[in-house]
Amino acid sequence: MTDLKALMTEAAEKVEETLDKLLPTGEGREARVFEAMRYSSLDGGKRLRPFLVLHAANLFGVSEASSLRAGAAVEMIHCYSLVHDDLPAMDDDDMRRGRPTCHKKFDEATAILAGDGLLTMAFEVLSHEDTHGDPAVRANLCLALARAAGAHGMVGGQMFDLAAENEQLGIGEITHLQRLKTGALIDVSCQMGAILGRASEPARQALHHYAHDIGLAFQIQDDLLDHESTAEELGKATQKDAAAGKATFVSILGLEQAKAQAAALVHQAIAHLSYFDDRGTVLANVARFIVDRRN
Ligand code: GRG
Repeated sequence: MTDLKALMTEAAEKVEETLDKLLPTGEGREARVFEAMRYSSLDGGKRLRPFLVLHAANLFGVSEASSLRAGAAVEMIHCYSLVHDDLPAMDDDDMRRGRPTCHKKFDEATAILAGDGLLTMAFEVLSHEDTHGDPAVRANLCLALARAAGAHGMVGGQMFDLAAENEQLGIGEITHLQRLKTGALIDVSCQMGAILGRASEPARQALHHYAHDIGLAFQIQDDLLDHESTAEELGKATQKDAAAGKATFVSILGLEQAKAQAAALVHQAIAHLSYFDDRGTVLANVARFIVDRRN
């Protein structure tokens, strides 16, 4: 696991560098949105999704230059979702990644525009020839990310979540919601590595099953951390769902069963990697990290 920590730190530095180069800078009246986009995506976060892109791509010998650009694109989508999720019209949060949320630091209109800027820039990056020489690969990356981030993926999950605010969801519905809201982006991170590497169908399926399991384990751990940690430890407000009477994996399953379920999913995720033999070790360690993480 110390190996994984070192790998994640190294990858996060490269992702930071890539984002820094890609994100806009400049003067003039539009500079405020550049600043807000940079504020919301630089210098923070675990960079889990780009790490998955990089190490899924590594299975197929993809160049780091390509996978870093794809990783930066998925991180832009993730950061946009956090900026919009924090807005008063959604979760209304003041703190994110240990500092004021984008609309607190700037203002609501700027935060909406910063999210829009990050969302659209992700597709600009993927469709640029520096990401991959083959236009069909670039088109497939755009298609996969659009599907995962859109109304049948993350946006749909967020809508489901908002629409069910005053309902007591059961385990099946919570699982469906989280597969869309959090799972879709985790899945597409792995799939983008496979697309860049023109992976075979069985390899893609193995990654898809792996991603499905770590996506759910990630969300269960998120609920566990929300229940057990402080706002200082997580860098954001905690226990908002419980205060609002919203169902979570922890409220439905209870602490012990939620932990057991997360552990079982990690075990199952690792089993799906057997397709890749020893080459799957890093991704197996990521699965373990997901339930061991403290933030
Ligand atoms: C507003 C379209 C729209 C979507 C929002 C993903 C999402 C949908 C909202 C995020 C709200 C949230 C906190 C969900 C819980 C799971 C999650 C995505 C946590 C944050 O991801 P981490 O832990 O964050 O990878 P870092 O900061 O490490 O990048």
